[in-house]
Amino acid sequence: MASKPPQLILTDEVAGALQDGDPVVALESTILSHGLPPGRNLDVARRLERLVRDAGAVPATIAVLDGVPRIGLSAAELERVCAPGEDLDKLSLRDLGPAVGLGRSGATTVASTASLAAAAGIGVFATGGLGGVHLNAAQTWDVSADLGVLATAGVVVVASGVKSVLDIPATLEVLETNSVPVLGYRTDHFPAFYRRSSGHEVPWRVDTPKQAAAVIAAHRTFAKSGVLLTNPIPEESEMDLALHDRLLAEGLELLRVNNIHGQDVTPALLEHFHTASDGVSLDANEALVLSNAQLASEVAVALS
Ligand code: PSU
Ligand code: MN
Repeated sequence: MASKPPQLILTDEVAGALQDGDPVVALESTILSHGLPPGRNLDVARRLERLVRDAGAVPATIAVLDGVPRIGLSAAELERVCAPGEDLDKLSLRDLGPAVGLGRSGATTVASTASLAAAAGIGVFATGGLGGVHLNAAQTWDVSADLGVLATAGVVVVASGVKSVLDIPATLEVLETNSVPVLGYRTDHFPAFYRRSSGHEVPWRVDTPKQAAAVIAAHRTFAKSGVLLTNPIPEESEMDLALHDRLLAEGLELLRVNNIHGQDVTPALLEHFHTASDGVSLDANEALVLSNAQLASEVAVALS
């Protein structure tokens, strides 16, 4: 049976920009609904969109509302995604069919945002951290769908690497297997979200948005896979190493004691970081997402 293309609703602004070949930057909604607390999330969501506009691109925050995948949100829709009472589902790519088929609402992860962005014709996407291979993946098989989507959706994902709770060498191996170029922006090291360096090297480094755009354009002539452009958290916002290591150890213990698995792992860990660090991790999270949106906008402008 022939399958119809997904019914995406684009805002007029996003549709117009794509039509004219103007730069568009996709933004994810799971970091808003499941990664940041209510109140703070809406503030960050609005600042992200403003920052992308100021940098000369059009923001397209992506979510599924009442069974409709939306590429770009109205002010009211953005509020809905950030509202505490809405209790949106966390939708990875496997969840898009069920959510659309059943008329549900949810926030999209890197995997589903990148897929929807690609389907809409958007080539650049900014987020906080990418999902990856979990430390005990050999037992749990917990490997984020984000990696599989980067393998197939030709989207540039700008992220501050992956969280240090993941198995970073294994994550880099999976990206290599899937022919996803990993670029360090003004760094030789793969970033670890709250920390500027994971201690592991990136295979390639770029120092300007123009260089990044040249690499991306060339990659697209060779492969259908995406590109991971890693951008370390701004120096002034990097989390103190001792604090980071303590929160991480506590968070992992919390997961074990409460028997938390699967898609609940990332939100539970982030929640622990936020409550136990007295807001330090929130400031860090916000700073890195804004910085990634800025870089993504500059790259989108350079590509257009
Ligand atoms: N990493 C973060 N913050 C986040 C996420 C990842 O530092 O909010 C979210 C993103 O939406 C990412 C998802 O796509 O978690 C990965 O979840 P999982 O590991 O269950 O695939
Ligand atoms: Mn997982």
